[in-house]
Amino acid sequence: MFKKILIANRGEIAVRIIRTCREMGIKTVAVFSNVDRISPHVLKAHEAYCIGSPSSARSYMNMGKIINIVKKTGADAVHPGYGFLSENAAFPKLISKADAVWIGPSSSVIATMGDKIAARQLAEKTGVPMVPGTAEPLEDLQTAKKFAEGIGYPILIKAAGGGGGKGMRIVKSNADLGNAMERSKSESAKAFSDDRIYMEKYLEQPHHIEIQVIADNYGNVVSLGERECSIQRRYQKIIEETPSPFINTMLRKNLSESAVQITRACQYSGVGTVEFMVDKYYNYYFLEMNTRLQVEHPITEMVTSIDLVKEQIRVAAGEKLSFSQNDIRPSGHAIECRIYAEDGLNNFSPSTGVISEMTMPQGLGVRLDEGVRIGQEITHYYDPLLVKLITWGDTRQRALERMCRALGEFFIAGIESNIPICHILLLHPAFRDGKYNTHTLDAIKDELLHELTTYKEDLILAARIGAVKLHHQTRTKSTPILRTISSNQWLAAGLKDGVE
Ligand code: MV4
Repeated sequence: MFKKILIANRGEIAVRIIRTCREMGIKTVAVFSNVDRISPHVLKAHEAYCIGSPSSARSYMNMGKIINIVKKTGADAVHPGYGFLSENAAFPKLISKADAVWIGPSSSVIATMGDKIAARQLAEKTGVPMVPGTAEPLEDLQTAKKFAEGIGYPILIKAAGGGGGKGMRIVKSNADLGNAMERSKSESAKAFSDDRIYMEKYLEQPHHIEIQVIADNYGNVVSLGERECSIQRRYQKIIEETPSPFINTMLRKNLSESAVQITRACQYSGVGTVEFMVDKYYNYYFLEMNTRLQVEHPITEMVTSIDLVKEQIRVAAGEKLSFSQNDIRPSGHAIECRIYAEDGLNNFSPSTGVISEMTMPQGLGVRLDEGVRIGQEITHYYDPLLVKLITWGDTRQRALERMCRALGEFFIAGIESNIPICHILLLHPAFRDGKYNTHTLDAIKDELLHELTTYKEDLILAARIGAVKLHHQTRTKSTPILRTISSNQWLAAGLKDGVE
């Protein structure tokens, strides 16, 4: 087993990885940029090294600097987390040159699955259901028109180098095709240095459901079940849950089997995620495969009791999976809320500032994967994800009640967060009843924002039911800006009510 792992990441995922390393008796090396000196991942690791300026390109994305720290510390493995270098096919090669092990799938698997056209070709061979579309990059307008007419409008133009919605264009008729292709091509060239585009039938209001898989280097592949990820805004997921309230046992089995087929077909190693779209008729289609540990992996851990980071490390060290498909018996229900530093009342723009106060929820069934601490400055340099709040319950209802309770306990001062929005969203009938798809959040956005403007610190109610900081933010008629109040003010108000 490895003796020392370098974590090429920051924030909550670096902390998450360090925690498992501690449990496995593996030493950890953190790297950090100038603005992350007092970040939790720096404080929790055995060793930590500054790798430069705040911008990602100069720090967490700088392969040369990270490799230097690998050599200097003698780390025998590197965990990339998600984002940054986690899906860069060049990085694993540099790591093995430095005599260390990459904790993830091979460079060639990363390259194949990162190329969405190549991934489509690979998936097609396995016979897994695919959205009707083109198998080759689109070249001229004439051929593209023929394809589009064959598939039937509306169609979607996508970037081969893409994922995450960049370079995507919905096209409703022949008249708009040329323009859409040109714009998608130039956007893709800029974003991915790859101007190849392809075409798919556009599915209306799909569900986004993904399957967590894990594979070792001995041909063992196991599905750990699905995650429903349809609550998202601008391709940014906000709430995920497992099991999906939408699918049935039959579809679940089919999705899992398809995911395992794709995982086998590319000779995958480690943890990965196969994404599908599911339409309202329960038809499902392969979308893409993510070759990394995902943000939302904890909900799978909560229902399977499997530590995905531990298994990832074991597989990278050449060990066999310690379980087979028949051992997987998911239990209960888990929900994750991604707590972002963003201001719902200001078009969800990132909120920056110093975290002056923070009380994090705990208690039965609550898990908190945190990446920030009191006194830390939240800057615009990185992803605004602060913390992941995960709750488990024996039923969906119980997990949901716990999430509302936990969000009510959660208090952050100094920056705005989406805690109130998450709370309002969970109580909306669409979420409460499990009747939502990828378009639902956009559809109910104005309703939620209206609720947010009237979402008052219900101090009286909070004091009466004995809850601590039930709601923490207030908006009054005279101050149109969401005002964060300190816990002392809250306490004073609560006590006053108590003696009335
Ligand atoms: C689609 C689609 C409908 N039809 N492809 C968005 C991100 C990218 N990875 C794929 N995406 C989509 N591809 C076809 N043929 C709708 C989406 C989509 C979506 C997918 C997953 C999660 C959320 C989404 C939100 C809007 C659109």
